[in-house]
Amino acid sequence: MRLRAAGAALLLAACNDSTTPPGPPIDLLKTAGDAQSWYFDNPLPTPLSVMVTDPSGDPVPGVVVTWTVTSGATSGGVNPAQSTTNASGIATTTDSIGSLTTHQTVSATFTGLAGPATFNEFATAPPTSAGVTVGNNFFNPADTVVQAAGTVTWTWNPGGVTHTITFTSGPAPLPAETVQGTGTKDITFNAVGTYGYHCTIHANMSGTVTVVH
Ligand SMILES: [Cu+2]
Repeated sequence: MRLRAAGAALLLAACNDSTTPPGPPIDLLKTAGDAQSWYFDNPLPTPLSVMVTDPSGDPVPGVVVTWTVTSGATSGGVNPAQSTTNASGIATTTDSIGSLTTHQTVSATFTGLAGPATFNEFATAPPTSAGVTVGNNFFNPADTVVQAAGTVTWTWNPGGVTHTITFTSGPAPLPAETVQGTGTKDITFNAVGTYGYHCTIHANMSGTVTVVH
């Protein structure tokens, strides 16, 4: 009696086994990175990512996915050109768009797939300068992008309310703190990366500067 119960439990465990081998890869779905707008010759912020599935829609690991720039390939491109799906059936690559290519298409496929997936990506020239309004109590825009060696100008709203531009993160050395209540402040950024800053006087008054190539 006891033995039979143990046998039944074992059989149940086998039926619930989630490690059943997947079927053959049959489909490929975009999971991240489509339709981004960024800047020439800078890696898109989100890697391109696909999931390979079997006929029941379960992910298939170990499938080699080939990434190809199919239009707009003057420079830049995908890296790596091939990647293998992980345990979750996901394969990724990074992509950048070369100068003067405003619209790039990238296909993702694997051997035997009937219809590749297509990613559409967009780029423009990075701004060489940018402006931020210092309001009461906000930075507008809160998130700013500028090309390396470019200058960001913060302009205080009339009214004489003191605010600070205090950098808390980003490539070292961080710019010195600014404390003023009127006029403008220019800061030139040379190192590529994202800087975080805030006003130490007013909670929730914060912003970022992203410096691109
Ligand atoms: Cu403030």
